[in-house]
Amino acid sequence: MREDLEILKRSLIRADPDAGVAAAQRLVDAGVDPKAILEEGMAVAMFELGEMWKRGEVFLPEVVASAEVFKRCNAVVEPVLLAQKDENTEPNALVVLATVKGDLHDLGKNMVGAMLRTSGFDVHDMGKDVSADKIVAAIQEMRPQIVGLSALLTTTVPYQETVIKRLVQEGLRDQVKVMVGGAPVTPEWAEKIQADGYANNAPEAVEVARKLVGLAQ
Ligand code: B1M
Repeated sequence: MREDLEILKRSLIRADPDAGVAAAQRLVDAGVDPKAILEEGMAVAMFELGEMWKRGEVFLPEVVASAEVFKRCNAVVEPVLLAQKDENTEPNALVVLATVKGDLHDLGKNMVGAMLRTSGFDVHDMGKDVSADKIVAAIQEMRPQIVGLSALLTTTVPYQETVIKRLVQEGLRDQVKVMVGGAPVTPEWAEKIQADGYANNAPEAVEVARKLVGLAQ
């Protein structure tokens, strides 16, 4: 298993779709927990790639290619994760999920959505680059229990606060819990903008969401 996880990580970093998909398939076939494949394999590889990018060892086109390989590998792993969903599990609460305006990073947000679904949440995923106007409209229309805001750029993290301020202006703030996340987001930031919850990764997002709807972990 370890070897295939390493092959999967290497394939993501090198943007090798065939080797990546084959390793993901072998891991799935061997019965490895899809959450572990995603968190300990695929997410870690993308973080390493980001560090290489920072050091100038890879460039934007290579990162774009790796993101495509991530999606192809995810297409192998995510259905296995979703198949684990127990229809009888609580909480049956709706989460509206979005990557905030100006931000096109959605791989992590998609992972959060998949793990929430597996844990019994209904998820309305608004996609990426989503404005406060659209989020407000979705909350008014769908009345979710939670809105989840993802941001991956230091320049877009402040938009999480913009959304919260809009919710206050629209009189919606006490009707919905706000959960924030994304690599540059910190618990201190979440507290500063008076978000109701912060999660560092997708499994943690599930724990936080359960708490926010009043369920024990
Ligand atoms: Co971008 N990028 N990128 N990028 N990119 C980062 C974020 C960066 C840190 C890379 C670096 O320099 N080391 C850097 C930001 C620096 C900064 O802000 N200070 C950066 C940059 C600069 C840029 C561009 C500006 C580059 C350019 O054009 N010159 C540009 C911006 C475009 C835009 O958004 N407007 C850009 C573009 C891209 C691609 C399109 C090529 C691609 C994204 C493809 C896509 O998402 N469809 C991309 C990628 C892949 C990355 C890195 C390498 C990997 C991100 C990723 O997918 N990780 C990234 C490096 C890094 O993050 N260290 C980088 C895997 C994913 C599973 O993890 O998203 O962190 P993550 O999600 C985690 C947790 O954060 C958490 O759970 C997830 C699962 O564990 N989480 C939540 C996420 N959302 C959550 C929400 C929650 C709770 C938890 O509650 C609601």
